[in-house]
Amino acid sequence: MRARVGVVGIGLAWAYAAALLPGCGDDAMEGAAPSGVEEGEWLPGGATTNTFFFGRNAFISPAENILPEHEPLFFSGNSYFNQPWVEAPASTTTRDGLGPLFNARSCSTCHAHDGRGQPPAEGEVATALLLRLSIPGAAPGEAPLPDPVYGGQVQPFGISGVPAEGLPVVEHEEVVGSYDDGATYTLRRPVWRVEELAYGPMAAGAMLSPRVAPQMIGLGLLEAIPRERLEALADPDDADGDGISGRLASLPGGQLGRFGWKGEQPTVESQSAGALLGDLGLTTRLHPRQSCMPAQEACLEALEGGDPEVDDFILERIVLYSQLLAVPMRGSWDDPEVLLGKARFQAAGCDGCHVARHQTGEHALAELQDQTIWPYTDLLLHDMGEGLSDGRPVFSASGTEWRTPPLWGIGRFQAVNGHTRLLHDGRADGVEEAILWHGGEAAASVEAFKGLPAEERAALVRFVESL
Ligand code: HEC
Ligand code: HEC
Ligand SMILES: [Ca+2]
Ligand SMILES: [Ca+2]
Ligand SMILES: [Ca+2]
Repeated sequence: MRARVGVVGIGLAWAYAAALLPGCGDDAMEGAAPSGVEEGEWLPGGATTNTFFFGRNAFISPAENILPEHEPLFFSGNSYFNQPWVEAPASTTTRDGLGPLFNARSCSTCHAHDGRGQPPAEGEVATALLLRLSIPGAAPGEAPLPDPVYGGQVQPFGISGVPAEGLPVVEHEEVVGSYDDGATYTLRRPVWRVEELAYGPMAAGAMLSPRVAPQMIGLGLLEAIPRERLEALADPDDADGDGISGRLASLPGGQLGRFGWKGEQPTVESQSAGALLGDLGLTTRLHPRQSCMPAQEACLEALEGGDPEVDDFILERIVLYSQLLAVPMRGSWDDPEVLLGKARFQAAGCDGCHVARHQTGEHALAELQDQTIWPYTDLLLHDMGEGLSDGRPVFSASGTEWRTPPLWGIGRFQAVNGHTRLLHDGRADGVEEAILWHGGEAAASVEAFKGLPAEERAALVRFVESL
């Protein structure tokens, strides 16, 4: 990848893009853009948009406007993101310190090809899905209370001599429903539990929240959406009476949550340092202590791989990499069926939460500033109803509340990751099932969708897949 970007260069990539833009193709010869196309919407990440890598590599590209001085940091970050970490002590001190308890050996185990994780089938071991854990009540700042024995996350692996915490197991229940035209559908609701608990039972009332790894694209741009914009979109008491009451994901210290399925993390750095500790067992300046709980003696006694194990040099590169992964250009935006789907998406009120366009503001990385972006999210928390609830509150989010996920790149998971599983726990297979799981504040939207004729439902789905 390094060689390819270096050789081809950014100028060529842009020339390639320009050849595809409306205005340069056949439509332009006729002199009119198809109705419903908005200026620039084919470049969802503005000037950062990846117009060059598609198929399986659709998510691996750096921002196309990456500054030359950031390129080496990006590629170095890429290697730390992909490299497997090993137990300490090891001959190589820059990649030891894995565990003692962990979920995976590398970031890319879960975020494969920088894409979307897949939940396990019944009887399979979860690799790209993790279970967050807490007990009833809340610590100061509404922080979740960890289980006294297993902490805030179930780690199904341990280094040698350290027992893994347990084995997440899933079963499914069928949920049936029908469209207004009489066609029926069947959805599958996953029910999670943990078996082979190595340190005794969990506390009474322990709550599990299954989460799959989201795609890594466009995260720096989401960080660069001005706070005031999100405050303006929030409507906690539904003052405008549209049934949608997005709330800011408030965190202790007045920070705003933007990342994670419930908006638990304010920045790419905080999320990445959290993943280093919770998922890989690696300490950083932000989390200098291993995640062992008091009863986990072998964990507490295990050797460490440095103090901290991941220094600021490495952390900075992992964070810059995660901030600059580009959103790919849309494949079709002026197709008549896609445009019909876009109109139905708007009419159904999907954009009440999946807000199409934002303008980025300040960011430490100049590439990410002042871009018009099309992520299709408001980054706010919404009550999505009992059907999607995990029953586990965290900070200001209740069990039924989830952060609106961005929809950009969503049609490319099949090519990138070989599956089409969606939603926080991957329960939906494809966009249509994801819509059918919506409830709560999105109930009217789902009803509007169910009321559409089959070909218009298909057009709406195709539009979402074109993002
Ligand atoms: C065990 C699987 C797993 C591993 C390993 C993992 N992640 Fe994640 N990642 C997730 C899950 C699950 C989420 C969603 C978290 C949540 O909802 O709380 C996530 C979310 C993120 C996000 C926020 C994305 C968004 O749209 O909100 C970033 C950034 C991220 N991970 C970076 C990393 C980095 C960097 C590493 C390696 C240090 C890493 N992850 C390792 C599973 C993983
Ligand atoms: C009230 C806000 C709201 C409305 C209205 C809404 N959504 Fe969503 N949408 C969400 C939230 C929140 C999630 C995440 C839910 C979860 O993972 O459990 C989501 C998830 C999705 C997903 C899966 C995304 C992913 O990355 O896995 C798709 C696709 C989607 N919505 C499409 C639509 C469409 C199409 C409509 C209109 C018919 C719509 N949504 C209406 C809030 C909304
Ligand atoms: Ca460690
Ligand atoms: Ca744990
Ligand atoms: Ca409202």
